[in-house]
Order: sequence, then structure tokens, then C-alpha cells
Amino acid sequence: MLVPTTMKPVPQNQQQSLVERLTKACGGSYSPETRRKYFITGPQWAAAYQGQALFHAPTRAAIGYEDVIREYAKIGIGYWSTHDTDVIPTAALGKDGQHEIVAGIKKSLAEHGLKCSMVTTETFHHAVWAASPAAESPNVRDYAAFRVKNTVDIGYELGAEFAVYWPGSLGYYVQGAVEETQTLKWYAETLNAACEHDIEMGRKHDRPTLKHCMEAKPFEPQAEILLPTSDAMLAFIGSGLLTHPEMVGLNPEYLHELMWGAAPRAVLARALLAGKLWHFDINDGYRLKHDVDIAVGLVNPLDWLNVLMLLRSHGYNGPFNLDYKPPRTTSNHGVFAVSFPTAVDRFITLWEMAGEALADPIINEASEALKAGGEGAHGNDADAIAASNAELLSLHELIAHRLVQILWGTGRTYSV
Ligand code: GLO
Ligand code: MG
Ligand code: MG
Repeated sequence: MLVPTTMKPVPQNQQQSLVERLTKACGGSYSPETRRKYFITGPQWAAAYQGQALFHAPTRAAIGYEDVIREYAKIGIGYWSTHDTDVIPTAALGKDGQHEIVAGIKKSLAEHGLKCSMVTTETFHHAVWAASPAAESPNVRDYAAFRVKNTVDIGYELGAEFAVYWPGSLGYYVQGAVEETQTLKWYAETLNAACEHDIEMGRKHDRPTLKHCMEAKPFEPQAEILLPTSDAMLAFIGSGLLTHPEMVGLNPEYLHELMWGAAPRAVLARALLAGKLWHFDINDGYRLKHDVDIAVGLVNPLDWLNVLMLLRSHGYNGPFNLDYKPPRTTSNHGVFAVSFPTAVDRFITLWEMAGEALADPIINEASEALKAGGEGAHGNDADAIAASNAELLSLHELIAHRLVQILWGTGRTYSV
């Protein structure tokens, strides 16, 4: 049943202050100084996203890098990341126009005290990528090599530490037209060109090379993707096709792994074991749906708590990249007044809560007891071994309950 509202229509000129007042009333926000202590990176494309999609017209006005960098600085997001074409028109890439824009970005970053953490090449949007950056046609592949090398150059100019590759159009809509092994070999050549160019640049500038990170997504924009998961990418890195596999690691995205039905924490565990968890795109969403790119913690806060416990306990110290899309119901003002600050604050809270959960005496005693195991049965007697552990194993469910309690603020009850 609809509850009739007693509120009067809200005049347009009072809506921003209402949103701000209610955002403040929520509490739980950190100061910009505190937020800057975390390696949280804000993508140009996330803040500048206008709400458009296949069935959606934009709902927000276009904004440029000056606006994004200035607003990130106010919030306390200390790092900025970008695609080449988020800021440089395709036609200006590698030309004088690029140098002017990059100089402007450098100035903006310095003025607002931000650092550029990561640069990435857009190899999915432009018509030239219709058959992927590893297309049959050699001129497309040469162009792809130019683009990734040019991104390395931009990275050097801006002082970035990471380069990311999301090969979104590496796949197909209809089977049979693309030969998968050949396409993957060609794609490896593009990454090799980036790494080899980076090595040269590193020597010339006497600085360490970038960390090149591959990012998987199981589908979209192509129907079928040749490297759909982080695990597939680990296999690709180890396949022998890369000339510098030691320079290439992973940028898993939380939702991209959820999209194929994986447990993101298990994906991250495998990347950690391989020594390849270098960068992490943080967001949220639903299993087996498209890339809804909801902000971190809005859908799966308990899973996020578990993910961050894993990362904290393994000393992950790479970037947390806010690769989400402010919903199209959020205004330009709301992007910086609501969307980004609340996303950052949920992340920080979950991160700190993960620290608390790792130190929780109940969880620790339960985990230690499970590792000590039951007494009195050894050898080949399966029934006796099962019986000796049977009561202890109830602690699995207790640990899960305790984590939910920590998420709630522990031991919460209602008076009834
Ligand atoms: C799209 C991807 C995209 C990448 C970006 C970085 O689904 O998540 O945003 O993260 O292109 O390379
Ligand atoms: Mg995504
Ligand atoms: Mg991403």
C-alpha cells in the first residue's frame, strides 16, 4: 500500500541542500585527510560517466578532468586514473594536442595535490576496435601497439605506477569467424609491445617500469570473451606468449568475477598465490547479470568484509580503484556530494572493520580450535576421525554469525 506523503513538493533550488543535509545526517563520514591515507584511486571515467547505456540517454552533463580532479581533491581521493581517450580525443593521440592536454593534467594534479596512479588504453569504444585490438588486419594491430605504447608514454609523463588492460572487445558475437589461438597470440604481441617500450622508457628515464595489469570481464561488450576471467588471464600470463610475464599481473574487478558466478574472494586468493594481485577495481553488483557497476558495499557488504579480511591478512598494498558508475538517478552535484564520498567511506569502514574482525577474540579462538583439530583419533579409522572433529565443526557457522554481528555493530538485539 502506498503511504500518502505529507511532504510538499520540493522546489528545485532546495533539493541540493536537502540532499546534503540528509547525507550529513547519515553520519559515518571521514575527513579528507583520513581518506587520503588509503590508496584509493578515482577514475576519470567513473566521475565523468553521464548515465548513458544501450537503452539510456545521458542524465548528467559532461565534465572534464579539471572538475574531476578538483572534486576528488575536496573529497580526499588522493589518486586519479584515466583511459587515454577519457581526456585526449582519439585524433590527437600521439600528436601535439596530446602534449598540451597532458601538461594541463599535470598542472591540475599538482595544484590539487593528487597523483596519477594508473593509465589505461581504451581498446573497446572506437570503431577501429570493432574486430578487437587483436584483429586479423595488421594495420589494426599496429595501431593497437601504437596506442598501448603511447599510454606508457602518458604514464611516464604523469608519474603513474600502473597500466591496466581491459581487453573488452577481444571476443566475438558469432562463432567461427575468429580463430581463438591466433587472436590470443596477436593480443600477446600488443602487451609485449607495451612492456618492451616500457623497458626502454625506464632505462631512458632511470625509473622502474610500470606494473602492467590485465583486467577480465566474462562478457560485454562482446557476447563471448577470449580471456573471460582472472584465472584465464593467469594462464595467459604463464602461457609463454609474453616476452615479459614478470611485468604483467592482474587487476581483478570485484563485480566482473561475481558476474560469472565466482566467489570474488577465492579469485583474489588464487591471484595472491600466483603473486599477481597488483591492482583491484572495487565495486558491487549481482551474480549472473550484466556489469551494473554499483558502488562498493551497496549490495554485498558481508562478502566485501570477507574480501578485505583476506587482503588485509595478506598485506595487499596496491590501489583500490573506484571503478563503478554513479547511478543515472544521481545528479552532477550528487556525484561528488553523495556518490564518491559515501563510496569511499563505506570502503574505509569495511577495511577497518576487517581489521577488527581479524582481531576478534571469538573468531580467533574458533579458528585456532579448528586448526588444532579434535583429539583421540588417528590413522585409518574414518568414523573415529569424523567423530573426533564433529562438535568442533559447528564453529564454521558460528564464525559466519560472528562476522554478521561485526557487520551490524556486534550483538545487536531489538526490544520486542
Ligand atoms: C569495464 C571495465 C573498465 C576497465 C577500464 C580500465 O567494465 O571495468 O572500466 O576497468 O577500462 O582498463
Ligand atoms: Mg565493470
Ligand atoms: Mg574495471
